[in-house]
Parts: sequence; structure tokens; C-alpha cells
Amino acid sequence: MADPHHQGKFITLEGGEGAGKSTQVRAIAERLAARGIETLTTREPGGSAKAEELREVILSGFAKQFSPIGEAMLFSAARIDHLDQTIRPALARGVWVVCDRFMDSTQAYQGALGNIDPRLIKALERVAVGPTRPDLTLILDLPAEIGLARAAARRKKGAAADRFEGEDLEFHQALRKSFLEIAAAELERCAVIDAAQDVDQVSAQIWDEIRRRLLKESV
Ligand code: Z5A
Repeated sequence: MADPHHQGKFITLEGGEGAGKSTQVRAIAERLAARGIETLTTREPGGSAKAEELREVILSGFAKQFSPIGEAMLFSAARIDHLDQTIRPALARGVWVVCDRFMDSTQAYQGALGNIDPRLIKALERVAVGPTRPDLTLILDLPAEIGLARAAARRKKGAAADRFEGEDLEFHQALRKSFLEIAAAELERCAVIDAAQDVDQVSAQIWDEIRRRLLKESV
């Protein structure tokens, strides 16, 4: 059921490491601002004071000590606060929210890769997310090797590896498959974007989806 208080549009970006989500969140916000649309950019895990504290703990490796369902519950706890404190108030004011990762990351990382019964993940999603589901989810898709090479290049510039960047190539290939399965199961909500293109091409493809699906323009 759609959330009656949800006035703005809710866009999420998903995909594997180095897919370019953060880069494209910024590009979307710029394009929306140029159209005079008030936009809030945010991320998961994080996006509210308490969820950012949980992010530190989760990505430090602490969450790895838990079973996949325990880990999924930690991400969901952060999500509940993020929705309550940041996302829902913005959407209720008519602000568009653009979020770097959301519930599909739990389904892919903890659910599919952690072999959790999909019904359990859906139940957790109903509790944590409720009716505040994204209007559009952009799945940034690219071969795992390219994403990992981008993340490695960024690390050379000083960024630290996080919890899942340490996993092997097979893990990241399975992750890609899982995101594509999510997109195939929810075609109305999800758009698959070819993220192996250069930044401007990716950005143009994303903008076409936003115009067509959310601004109801012909492209
Ligand atoms: N996680 C989870 O397990 N369960 C959950 O429910 C949630 C999350 C919500 C968050 O890490 C981790 O939490 C994540 C999943 C897990 N796993 N890991 N690892 P994060 O927020 O620190 O990192 P991330 O979400 O994976 O994003 P990222 O690795 O920072 O990548 P990105 O945001 O997709 O890419 P980027 O920062 O925009 O770009 C990466 C580099 O590539 C950078 O140097 C860019 O300049 C470059 N780039 C970007 N686009 C291009 C193109 N098109 N061509 C060439 N180079 C490019």
C-alpha cells in the first residue's frame, strides 16, 4: 500500500562496489536542483545520527561476527532510524530523497549471499520499511572486475577498504546476479543502468529514467 504521507519522490541507487552510486547521487541532485526540485541526498547504512553511529560499527567488521540474519537486523535497525528521522519527514514535506543503497542491499548482501530464506528478508523489510518503498530504484550494473578495480584505484588514493571489499571475486559476481534478479522481479520499480559506461553516459541514462518514470516526460 502506498504511503499517504509520501509527497516527494523516493529514489534509491543500488549495485556492487565501485559501481558509481555516490557519483550518480550527486549528479541526480544537481539535475533535480536545476529543475527547481528540492532534493535531499542520503546514504545507507547511515543517514541519521544514530544510523551513522551504527554504520561505523557495522562497517568496521563488527557485524561479521553475527550470522547473516543478525547482520540484516543491524542494517534494519539503522534503516528504521534513518526512515523515521530523515527520509519520511523529507518526503512528507514534498522533498525528493535520493538514497545511496537501501533495502535491496540487505536482500542482496545478507539475504542472497547469506542464504537467508527470502521470506524472512521480506518480513524484515515489512517491519523496517513499511509503506515507505522507493518510487524508483536504479540498479547500477557492471562486471564485478570493473567495480573492484575502481574501488582498488580509489584505495590507492588513500580510502580504506570496508567490510565487503575484502570478499573475493566470486562473491561480487554473485552479488551482481542477485541485484539483477531483484530488478527482474520488480520491473515497475527498478531500472537497470549500464554502469560500465563513462560517468556522463551513466548520468544521461539515469536522467532519462527519472524523466520518463517520475516526471512523466517523453524522452
Ligand atoms: N550493505 C549491506 O551489506 N547491507 C545493507 O543493507 C546496506 C549496505 C545498506 C556500504 O559501503 C557497505 O554496506 C556496502 C554494502 C553494505 N558494501 N561494501 N563494501 P559503502 O557505503 O562504504 O560503499 P558502497 O556503497 O559499496 O559504495 P562504493 O564502493 O563507495 O562505491 P560507489 O558509491 O558505487 O562508487 P563511487 O564512490 O561513486 O565510485 C567509485 C570510484 O569509481 C570513484 O573513484 C569514482 O570516481 C569512480 N567512478 C565512478 N563512476 C565511474 C565511471 N562511470 N567510470 C569510471 N570511474 C567511475
